[in-house]
Amino acid sequence: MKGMIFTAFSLILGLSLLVGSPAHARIMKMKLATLTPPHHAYNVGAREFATRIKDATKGAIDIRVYPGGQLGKGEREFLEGMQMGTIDLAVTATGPVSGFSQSMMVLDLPFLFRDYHHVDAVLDGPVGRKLLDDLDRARLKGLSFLENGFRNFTNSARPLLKPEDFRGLKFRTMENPVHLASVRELGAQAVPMSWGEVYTSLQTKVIDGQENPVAIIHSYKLNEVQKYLSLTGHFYSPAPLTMSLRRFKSLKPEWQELFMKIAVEVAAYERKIIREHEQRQIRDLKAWGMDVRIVDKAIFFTAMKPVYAKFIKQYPDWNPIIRRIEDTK
Ligand code: EAX
Repeated sequence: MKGMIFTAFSLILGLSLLVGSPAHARIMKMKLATLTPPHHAYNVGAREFATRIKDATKGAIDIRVYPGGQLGKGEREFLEGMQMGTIDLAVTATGPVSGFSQSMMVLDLPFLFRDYHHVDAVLDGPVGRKLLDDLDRARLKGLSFLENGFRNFTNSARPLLKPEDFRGLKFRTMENPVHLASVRELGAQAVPMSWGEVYTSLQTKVIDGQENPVAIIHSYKLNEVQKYLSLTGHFYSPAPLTMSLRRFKSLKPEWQELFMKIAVEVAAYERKIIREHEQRQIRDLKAWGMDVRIVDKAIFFTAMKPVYAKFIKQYPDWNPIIRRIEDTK
């Protein structure tokens, strides 16, 4: 009799533990897409996000990170995938985002940010939040801004020390009207191209050059197809962590808050990592044979400045946003 009572009791206890545990509850699986190699900061940040979400939900939410373009050959495909519900989350540059929310393109104006402190103050402040919230209209949830970095020009023809050196050269830019117009202000030809096509286009000299942060140039070993690197820092490139709005809204309110909170924490974590590695990566690129030049940024800003008037005329509501960014200390 005692044995039967003990067996019944442990059976009930076992069942209640089983029913109560996340293992029994259906684990929510999510896909997070990036285009960059696994060791690139986007993925270091994305994996950290997945780990913290798993811990905070006691294993109820399992986010798998798919680096290197496994879920699509371009970042625009990731954004469309989140709208269709085939992808849940992604880390992308702002280039293709402009096609989904024009206000985000403000951040792509040349020499808009003074330094990293200014970047953090703007992106983590009300201006950054508003630009992320504008993505709702595109059925995307902007969670936070990870970092791609300040962009620099590379090319295979000659050192680029002043705008005149760009004459007659052809550069790839992201699919972004502000970037295209800015590079054309230098007197160069500019062609929009999805990142997946760039390495081969450089190798076969369809294009002479491109522009990206040091971390991307280093991760993709562009030294193999580009001889010259000019540290222009002409655009700051944020990397929004975005989510399918429908998937975000399917989360219970406390988990929505958790996603927002952890996304902001991981943004700071990823920015720190990408900034810490930059000087070492520049040394590597030099050691790998790249001719790296420091340039006078002011002459490049003067050359590119006309794009401000051009885009403010097209988007008058950018003016107050630009003022607020410039006034942010
Ligand atoms: O987001 O397309 C680009 O140049 C981006 O910097 C790259 O895809 C990383």
